Amino acid sequence: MGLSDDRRLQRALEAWQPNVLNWWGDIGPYGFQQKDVYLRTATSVDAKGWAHFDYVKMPDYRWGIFLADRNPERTIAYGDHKGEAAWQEVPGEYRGILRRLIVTQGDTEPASVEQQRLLGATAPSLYDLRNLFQVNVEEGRHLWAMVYLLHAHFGRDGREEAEGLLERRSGEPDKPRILGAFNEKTPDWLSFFMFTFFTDRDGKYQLASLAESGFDPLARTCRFMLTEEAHHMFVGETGIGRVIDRTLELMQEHDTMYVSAWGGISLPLLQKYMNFHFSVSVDLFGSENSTNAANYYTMGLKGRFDETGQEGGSLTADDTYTVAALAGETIGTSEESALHTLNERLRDDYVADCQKGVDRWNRAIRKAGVDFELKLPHRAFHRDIGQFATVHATPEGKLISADEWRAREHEWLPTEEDEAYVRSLMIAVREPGKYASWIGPPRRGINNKPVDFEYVRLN
Ligand code: BYC
Ligand code: FE
Ligand code: FE
Repeated sequence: MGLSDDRRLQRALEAWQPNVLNWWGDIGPYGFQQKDVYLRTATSVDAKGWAHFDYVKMPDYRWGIFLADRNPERTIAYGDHKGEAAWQEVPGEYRGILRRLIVTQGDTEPASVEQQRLLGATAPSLYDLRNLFQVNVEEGRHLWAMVYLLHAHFGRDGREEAEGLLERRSGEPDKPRILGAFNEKTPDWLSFFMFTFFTDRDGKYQLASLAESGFDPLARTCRFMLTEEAHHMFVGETGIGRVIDRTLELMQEHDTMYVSAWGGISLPLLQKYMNFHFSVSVDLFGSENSTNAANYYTMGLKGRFDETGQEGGSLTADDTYTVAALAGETIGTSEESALHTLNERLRDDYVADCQKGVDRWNRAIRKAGVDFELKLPHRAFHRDIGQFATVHATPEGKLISADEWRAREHEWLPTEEDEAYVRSLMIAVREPGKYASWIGPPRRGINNKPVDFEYVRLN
């Protein structure tokens, strides 16, 4: 980019900044905007600069735009352009499709902030309140990162798309967010922990695939976003882990599976929340069989998870991949074109990663001597996208009729009463080192601070 282009870009981004601040004020975290929050701010991409901790008021958080360092030798690792130098500018023939990928990615970031808007009011501790705001400011930064790419590389239509990112609203019927899960509600902290465990993890897998993009500025941006994503998933995994700790404690104290009389979240209730959040999150990977996915790959725009590290080199049109498939009354498998089943392959990688977290929760349950196992539901359960959207299946993956589904759905997904109960637990706790009835303390604090540190200064 030349200097004059640079100045034009700078002016465009400066003109855009008030829009994002207005959006943040209108629909970002409710309350606490003038409070000091102990936040991590990235000041550069190197090991020293990316984790600077201090008290910051959220509107003053630095939404810097960071691209991982450029490797001038980088070549495209797969597809029709394999071996060519990575693109520093958008290839004309892929402009529309690349813009759409960036817009879809960018749309999820403000959506999640909107979904989490009201959670501050009912945080189970100051530690959790701080983690919520850390996630929120970083999703705001991810929005900036995508807007930067749109402004810097897509001219006028990029600027219009950037405005669209602030015009759509999570859950609004006439201007919804693009992807399904981002129009669901995150009305309570159990949902928030499930969201950061399951839905932010889709972020990890999609960002990792885009980090393999032949369009180098996108690849470098996503590479850096992944470092932040790790913390979001940590919030989810440890959040649910702490709910389990507390539940096990109540179970032992009162010798019962059903801990709601003592303000706890029973393991079967937790399982229902898992079923819901897993199923809406696996939808985010798209259809099992997708021409879009094949095109993204052959065009060199989106790779597999860890594409560059894959043994056996890149995929060709002759490669095949085994996917779950409907076969009459049952679910079998089918051998399909590897390029067309890239969504399903990424979903497989994702499911395996989710399972690791679930295994860790189950270890804690076993260690407490409790005979209960949390299970990821079958991928055919409660789907809205892909082949399984046309059928009904139990969490075990047995196909059932629409009538049976209606009769038994309440066994598997949170009911209104379940949600009302969880809502009734959402009482804010704001004394450092104290926690709500339904969640245990964290094992350790943030940045080596004690767990009872004043993570948000409320006065
Ligand atoms: N909801 O060919 P198909 C994150 C549409 S999360 C609604 O199967 P494709 C984060 C699809 O758009 C990561 N619509 O899909 C997490 C297509 O529409 P058209 C977000 C859906 O294109 C937490 C049609 O159905 N990043 O960062 O192969 C907090 C046919 O679809 C859905 C990305 O997603 C759905 N669930 O794959 C904050 C990466 N699924 O063409 C942030 C960029 C599919 O008929 N996006 N459709 O109008 C992509 O790579 C792809 O767009 C998708 C879909 C993987 C999402
Ligand atoms: Fe994000
Ligand atoms: Fe995230």
